[in-house]
Amino acid sequence: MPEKAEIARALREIGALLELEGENPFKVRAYENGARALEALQEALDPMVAEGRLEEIPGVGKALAEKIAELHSTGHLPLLDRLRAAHPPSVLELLELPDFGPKKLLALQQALGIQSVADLEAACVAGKVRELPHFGEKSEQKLLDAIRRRRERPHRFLLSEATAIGERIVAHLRASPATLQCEVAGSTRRGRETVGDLDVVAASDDPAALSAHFLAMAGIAETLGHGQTKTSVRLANGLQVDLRVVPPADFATLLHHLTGSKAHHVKLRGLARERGLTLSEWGLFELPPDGGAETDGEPRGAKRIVRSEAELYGALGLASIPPELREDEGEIEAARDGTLPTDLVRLEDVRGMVHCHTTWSDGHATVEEMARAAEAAGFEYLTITDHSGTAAYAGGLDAERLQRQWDEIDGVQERVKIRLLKGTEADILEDGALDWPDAVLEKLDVVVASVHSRMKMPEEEMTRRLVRAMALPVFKIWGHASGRLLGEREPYAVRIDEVLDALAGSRGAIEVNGDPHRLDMEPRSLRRARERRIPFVLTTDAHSVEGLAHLRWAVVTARRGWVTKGEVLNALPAASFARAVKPAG
Ligand code: DGT
Ligand code: CA
Ligand code: CA
Ligand code: ZN
Repeated sequence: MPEKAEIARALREIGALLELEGENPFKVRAYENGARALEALQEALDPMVAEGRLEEIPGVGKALAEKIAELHSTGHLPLLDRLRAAHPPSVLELLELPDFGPKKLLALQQALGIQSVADLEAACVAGKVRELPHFGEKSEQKLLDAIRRRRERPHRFLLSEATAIGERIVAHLRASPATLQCEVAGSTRRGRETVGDLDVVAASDDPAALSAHFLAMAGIAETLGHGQTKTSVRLANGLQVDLRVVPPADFATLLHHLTGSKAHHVKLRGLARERGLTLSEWGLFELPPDGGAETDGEPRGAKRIVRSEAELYGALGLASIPPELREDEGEIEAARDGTLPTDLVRLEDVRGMVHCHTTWSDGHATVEEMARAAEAAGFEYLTITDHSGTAAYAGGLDAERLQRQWDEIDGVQERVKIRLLKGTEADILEDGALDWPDAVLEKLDVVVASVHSRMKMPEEEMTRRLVRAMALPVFKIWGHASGRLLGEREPYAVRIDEVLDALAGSRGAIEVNGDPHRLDMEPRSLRRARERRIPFVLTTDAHSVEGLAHLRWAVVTARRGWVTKGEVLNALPAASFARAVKPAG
């Protein structure tokens, strides 16, 4: 069953395509509003649909409620099918360009017959777009830049998107009696921040039935290949999914093979050879006496029974290596030498929600809503860290509003069990000062300090800015350290080792931000921080109740950086956490 986010996307698509057809603006807006309402919806959709309560959602009327219910239960909607049939996918691609909506598209379609990104590019190059009313030379150039930028980056999906789809596919497959086992593999299973295609592995004694069940899933736009054991499809959103089906006895080795990474496997294969074994997608085999020349097909030697990935590593003389570490970055050597961390942080280790925004700045939920949601999710403490004043674009607080927020937090604290900590996300200003007077910072329980402005300053200046900030006694947690936005903004230029040295010297911590667009600080830098014994805080950067679920991505990212439970400050009980992060005067 499609998730809220997928249904919201479908509603947006309907709105955009209806607008293209000249449908009345109120109707168009209703779809857009419905999409937004669904995204903000805190309640699960299942019971609302089952109990016929969709119309309780603000902005959702009877007609829209019926469409949401139908999408939810069938994954289809005749209206959407009709719109998609009437407008080729190339038109939808056009609508995905930045600052490019149905109005512009309609004008271009009418004047120049544009139906695809390629058409638009040709028209821009020929200078035809600038001659149209409301366009001009500047917007023509902008369109051209956007098209070229899009082409340069191969489209990869965010880990959170790929995982949500992967989990839906696995649930769909498990519903078939032909499926004995089923898991997501590939880069998604390794927790890579972006995913090229989705790999799914299943065990079955009836692969034909399983594949047929897979192809009957909602949301498949195109079948790219279909054989006995391999099926590839493209979903409506463009994601390619590769499904492999094997007999149960081969499941563990195939899951391992398709999880990767390639570099990890290359090294494992060398280790296997040293032990007289050969490892491939076919499984683990003894080398025959003649050395078993390489073939494309199944090797000739005796096949070893491998029931789990742990057994496979064991057969190679290695401790079991979690998927997130399989990148050939020292994990194989560590597994051989017994130095692999055995207590990598897990979701259930985290006791406190740190770095959360509320309606006091740019969040969508109140202090009380956030507190109740975090409490219901089983957390022991929650830190409220709204933006500081310089972040005016995000509704940053001034001292007077901060005081009023404290009063509200005190009031909520009387009504909830979860411990509330007062904090701020303070801007690190251009000169390395924090965006609050010390007197304010010292009164707070938690300070996350982050760069939000002048991100393009030269490396030298940025390094000095950060080193200066870290020398401040009130500097305790470095927020979204690299500043990257996946697929949109590169990390800023900085001499990271110098900054990490400064942070280690001042006994500060580093945030691992679980916002799926950030996943920041990234794993390689986390490992450099670990070498310096810098502790970590795993956060959500939640701007809504739903954003609290981002913790999962922070945990995956931390694990990819080899971070252990003992290195995570918010795996501590509330009192110890509060002591560890208290801004010192
Ligand atoms: P992606 O899809 O670009 O995000 O990255 P992956 O890692 O999911 O790569 P993908 O989908 O091409 O392949 C999935 C896994 O299958 C990969 O991690 C390791 C394995 N694999 C694929 N091609 C090869 C290959 O040529 N040699 C070896 N040893 N393994 C391969
Ligand atoms: Ca893949
Ligand atoms: Ca693949
Ligand atoms: Zn921030």
